[in-house]
Amino acid sequence: MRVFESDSIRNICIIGHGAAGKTSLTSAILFDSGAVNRLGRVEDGNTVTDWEDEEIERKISISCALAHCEWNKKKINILDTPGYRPFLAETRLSVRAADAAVVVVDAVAGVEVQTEKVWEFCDEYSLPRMIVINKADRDNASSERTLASLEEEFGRGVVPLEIPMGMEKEFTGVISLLTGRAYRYERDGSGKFQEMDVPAQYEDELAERREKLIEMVAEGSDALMERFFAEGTLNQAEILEGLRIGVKQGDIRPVFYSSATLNIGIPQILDAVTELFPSPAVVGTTTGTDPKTGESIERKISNEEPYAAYVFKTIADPFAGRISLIKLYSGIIRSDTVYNNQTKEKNEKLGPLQILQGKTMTPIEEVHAGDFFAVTKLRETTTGDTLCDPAQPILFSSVELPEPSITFAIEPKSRGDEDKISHAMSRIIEEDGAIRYTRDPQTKQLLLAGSDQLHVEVTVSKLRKRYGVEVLLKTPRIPYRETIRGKADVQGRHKKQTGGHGQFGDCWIRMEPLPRGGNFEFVDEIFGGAIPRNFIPAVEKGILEAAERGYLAGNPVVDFKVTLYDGSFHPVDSSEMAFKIAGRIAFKKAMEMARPVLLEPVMDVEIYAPQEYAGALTGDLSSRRGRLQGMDIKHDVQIIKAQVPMAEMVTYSPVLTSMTGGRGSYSMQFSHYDEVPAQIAQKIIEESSKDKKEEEE
Ligand SMILES: Nc1nc2c(ncn2[C@@H]2O[C@H](COP(=O)(O)OP(=O)(O)OP(=O)(O)O)[C@@H](O)[C@H]2O)c(=O)[nH]1
Ligand SMILES: [Mg+2]
Repeated sequence: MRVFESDSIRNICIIGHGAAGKTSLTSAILFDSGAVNRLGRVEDGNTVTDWEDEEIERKISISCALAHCEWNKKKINILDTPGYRPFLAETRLSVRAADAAVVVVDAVAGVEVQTEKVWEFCDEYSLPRMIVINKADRDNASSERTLASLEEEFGRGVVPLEIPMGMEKEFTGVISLLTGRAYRYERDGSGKFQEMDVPAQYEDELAERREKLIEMVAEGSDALMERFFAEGTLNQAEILEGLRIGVKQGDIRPVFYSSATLNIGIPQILDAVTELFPSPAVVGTTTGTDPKTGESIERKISNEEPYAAYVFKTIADPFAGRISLIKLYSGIIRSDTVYNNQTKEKNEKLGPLQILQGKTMTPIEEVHAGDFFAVTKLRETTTGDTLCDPAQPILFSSVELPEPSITFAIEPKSRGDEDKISHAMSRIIEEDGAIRYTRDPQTKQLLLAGSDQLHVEVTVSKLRKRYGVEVLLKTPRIPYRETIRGKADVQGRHKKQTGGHGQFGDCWIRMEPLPRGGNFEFVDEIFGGAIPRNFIPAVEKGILEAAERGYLAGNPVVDFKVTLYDGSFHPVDSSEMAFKIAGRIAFKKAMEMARPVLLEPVMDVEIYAPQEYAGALTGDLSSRRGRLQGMDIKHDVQIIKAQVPMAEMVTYSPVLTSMTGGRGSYSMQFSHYDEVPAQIAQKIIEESSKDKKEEEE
């Protein structure tokens, strides 16, 4: 494997809405550049970058994959990313690691919801971008419509550098505004093309567009502007220079056309990637923080600097073990050498360095600044860590992943598999930081949370296939809570005379509600030793323990205040235990009087579906006690925002699927606790006392 220098590397991520053709485009790139010798197809499950079982089975990308090829003597590192919403955390990780992005847009659908989302990710890191209008061969593909949607969404920087020759069934190639030449392709997937003069019917359009392009490019720098005014035009080298500047600054987003599956238009895109996108050397520097002072520091992307690398992704391979994907910002890293993990403050021996082509690893002796590599079996290092020279430490910022929005309970199919599950889950979470695995302290259930039902299902599938544990997905028990609406003033008295030593504790408490989220407050107003000081915490403890067990239906009681203001004691018979019991008795009596109520979790829900379902969906939401918060339409997708009790959402997924023919999706997040309406509360309380009886029997 050759070692590349930072001026002959391009690090790109391929991003876009689900099914825009990112994996197919990657596949065509690898084939046309000679990195692989067949054109892999998503349908056939043989692409380089959709290599995981789950991806092959579902024919979608689930995690980001790293591949590479050589073009114009440059090494292009390619991150193929998922486009479906549940897996966008992976896309974020890739955008963080790349130096530039190829944004793939479907020529029929134009800009879609996730196109916008990934565009925002790029904004966060100021990534240079180009746009590929893919699927130009599809029925109803339209260059004008797609361009219009791109311009509307992303502004006037959207500049086509090509004219497509025909669209839909007629799409046979592209005319380049840069070279002024036409490239006509075979439609057999071979990628063979003929370079030719521009057909007469395109000449006027080409001249007009090229002129506009030159004007726009001239705006890139004062020097170019002067040349343009002096000469009335720019030469080829100047146009390229202006484009490079514009692309790097984000003023220009060049647009290209392709059919990934027919393998049309790819070489022109690769030329643009190597000619217009900045190499790591051109990017020049990266920023991190000094771990000692917290101050921001710049590091030059150069072999001469001390080594500093960032782990942007981890793959949990059941056979190869942990595979860490790393970007080297500065210095040189060699196989089998010990490096310092600054994040964990530990040393790590890296073992053999690898170059990844999807799942295939090829060893390489050393890697130079600006390049990507992988290593296996690191013990301490996980995603987001920085490796660097301890003499010149730097910490790179990692990516904050969104909190999960959907939670399921899981139950092992065979008893005793719990340990196996938690071992497997910790592996899975290493590679997918957007998954959470916990045990609910209140309901005792094992909870698996992710961004979406599909995300959770994929995880369950990984558990089965990779680690051989079968679990059942269940709707989680609702973590109800209890509180009070009124006040109470009561005595809790515990007195027991048993043979010798008796037990005596006596307290007077006032109980009153706190605002939602106020949890618990204990005020001690004992003066003059009505209760000895050392027994007061016991009263509080007794109350808290009883509150934890609940009063109405076995749920923790929250948001109340207790004031302990009087009591009495016995010099011999009083003890901590006796006062704890007195506290418990006082709590129960107070609850009886203070109008207890049930609280339920209410979720912020966002539903996405084609517009025609809006009426049916809002109707359904109100039957679920939902409160509509807002409606929005984006790229023909209806977005409905509502607050709905969690209990009403546990059965939502299959209902949404059947109501929208599988075209709807949703996400939700905990919002707050709210009172359960009396009738419904009654049922929950009855159920719970039934459960309790059964348990006792
Ligand atoms: N007609 C046509 N179909 C295409 C083209 N590119 C991709 N497809 C098809 O579109 C579907 C999705 O393609 P993928 O390459 O998996 O799309 P993706 O953007 O990687 O999808 P995700 O990674 O899951 O978001 C597959 O059925 C492809 O065969 C194209 O240029 N023309
Ligand atoms: Mg894909």
